[in-house]
Amino acid sequence: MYRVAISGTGLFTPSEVITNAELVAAYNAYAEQQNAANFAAIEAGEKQPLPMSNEEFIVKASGIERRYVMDKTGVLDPNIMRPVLRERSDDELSIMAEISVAAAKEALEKAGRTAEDVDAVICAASNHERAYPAISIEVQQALGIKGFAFDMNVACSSATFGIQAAADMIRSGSARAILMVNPEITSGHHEWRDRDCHFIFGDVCTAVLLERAETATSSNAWEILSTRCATEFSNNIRNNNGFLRRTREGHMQDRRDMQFMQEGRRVFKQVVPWVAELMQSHLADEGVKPEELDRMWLHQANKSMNDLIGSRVLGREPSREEQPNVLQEYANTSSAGSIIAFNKFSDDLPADSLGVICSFGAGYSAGSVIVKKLATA
Ligand code: CO8
Repeated sequence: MYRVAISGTGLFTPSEVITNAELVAAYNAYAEQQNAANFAAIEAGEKQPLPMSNEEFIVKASGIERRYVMDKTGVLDPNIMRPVLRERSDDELSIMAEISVAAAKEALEKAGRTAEDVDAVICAASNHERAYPAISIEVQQALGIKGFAFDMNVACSSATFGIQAAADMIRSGSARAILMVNPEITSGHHEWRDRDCHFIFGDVCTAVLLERAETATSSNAWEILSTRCATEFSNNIRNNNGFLRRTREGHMQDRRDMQFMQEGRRVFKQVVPWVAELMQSHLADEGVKPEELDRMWLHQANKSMNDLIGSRVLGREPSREEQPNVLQEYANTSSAGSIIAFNKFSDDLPADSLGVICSFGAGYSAGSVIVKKLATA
């Protein structure tokens, strides 16, 4: 059995930013437009008017201040309210593969590795541009990696589940090094016309290079001490779109459930204790005391959720250094969130530092990865 390390991470950040002010202005213009169009039905009590959104609520309820997206023009146009992306020909690199390649190059460079060192690619994300051929195989070809590749989806926990899958393969010897990418174009399956959730998501892509700890030479390499994944069925976060859509009556209708839907408050209440318990039991089983942790890189969905989970695990409120948040800038980027935090806030820690990467989301699904910084210099 080999020991496994994360030896490099990469981050692709889209160039377009939507502030809360821009988002609220666009949504409110849309809501006013809809209310004017439905004036008679609203007056007759047959329809409810769409309520207005506001910036103060968004920051207070979530901690989110802005988000990056692949296209802001379509999202902010009250007549469109979704990103508008050019359709690519079958011979062009797909958009998910393109952003994956950008993030992957940074991860490889940081790890001091090239395509020849890598034996597999995993594309782990909460939605995929197409069913086949796999995005990961496209990335594999674009980077010139031999071996094999596959796509997987565990919603917001795709990255931590991907880390466990890759770590297990490296541990057993079926691959020397594995590149995992998390292209999250959440703007494509988000519902920008729903006041209750229109502020939640943003686009990004992260990449993680995993290899044998024995071969890791990067100055910011972290040994994976243990991984733990958990799932428990819940309908509270759901998207009913899928390949059987065209088999159903009225499949072309603009149905709300074809985009992201959630019972946000229930998710909050149920997921906080579940994830805190998962982290606590994982740490206890591995003989790691919470006070020994130097950092926790949590899923980035909601600041209060993270504060609560961190407080339960540590038994006190974690400082910003101990538990860095990136959601104020990136919003919820699904599976990429904890990896963005790790990418931005891990290289300052000294050798032997201990940390946990933890994700949680639809499914429900949650993943916990205990890591220790290697002394590679
Ligand atoms: N502006 C003003 N008021 C608002 C707004 C708004 N934008 N939205 C809601 N309100 C109002 C509500 O109507 C309600 O009013 P009232 O009290 O009069 O009924 C009041 O504000 C409070 O509303 P909520 O109860 O909904 O507000 P919360 O305090 O619960 O906050 C949150 C809402 C922020 C959504 C919170 O519940 C939350 O963060 N929950 C957890 C969400 C979460 O973590 N979800 C995980 C989803 S991510 C995932 O799993 C990945 C899925 C795959 C990716 C999908 C990509 C698209």
